[in-house]
Amino acid sequence: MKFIQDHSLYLVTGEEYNLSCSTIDVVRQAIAGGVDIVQMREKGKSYEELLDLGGKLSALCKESGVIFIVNDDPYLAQDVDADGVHLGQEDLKECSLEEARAVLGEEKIIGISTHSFEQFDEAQESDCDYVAFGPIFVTKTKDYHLGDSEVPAVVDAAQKPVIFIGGIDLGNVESLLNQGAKNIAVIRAIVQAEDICASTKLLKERISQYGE
Ligand code: TZP
Ligand code: MG
Repeated sequence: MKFIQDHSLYLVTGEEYNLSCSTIDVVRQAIAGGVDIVQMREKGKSYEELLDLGGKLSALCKESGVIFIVNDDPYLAQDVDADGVHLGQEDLKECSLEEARAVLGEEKIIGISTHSFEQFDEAQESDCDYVAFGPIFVTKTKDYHLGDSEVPAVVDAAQKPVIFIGGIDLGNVESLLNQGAKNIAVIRAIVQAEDICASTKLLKERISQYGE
């Protein structure tokens, strides 16, 4: 079983945000830069396309010792032999945590998205392995953001790894780390970086500095 360790950098993929290269190329460069966790979040693709891309990303992450998570669907996660699944609040209405756990078993990782302190608290009392909290700053996938005022309270209450997400980049990551955030997830700060490997490395270095 793989565990999410604190001081992790978590890349969420999204081909629609890529500037010039494919998701496979983005992930390859992010791995070279030291990313710890990769989530395949590809909204426009068919199940067959997701199986194909997911199989490739799963193999790539495995050979590099990087944790590979599939968004939305525990059955797809199982089919591509991912390390786990990430479920949003809407996904949980279609597939309960109990069902996801039954599909994946105790050895796999289940993460849950939360968008308020109440949801965060409920999620961390559940059988999930990590909790994502956000969007903290302005982002493209949601039409609202929470701001960072609850970050210290979330950090204080955390009993499981918490991943902060939403509009985080090299310019604002330290403001979150200074408030106790340990794990950071990004899409654009990596996939739209001029030099994906170098930006991943810089983000990872900032996060790691707070773990020393
Ligand atoms: N969930 C909350 S914010 C977000 C997701 C999937 C997107 C984060 O993307 P970016 O580009 O890092 O703001
Ligand atoms: Mg989802």
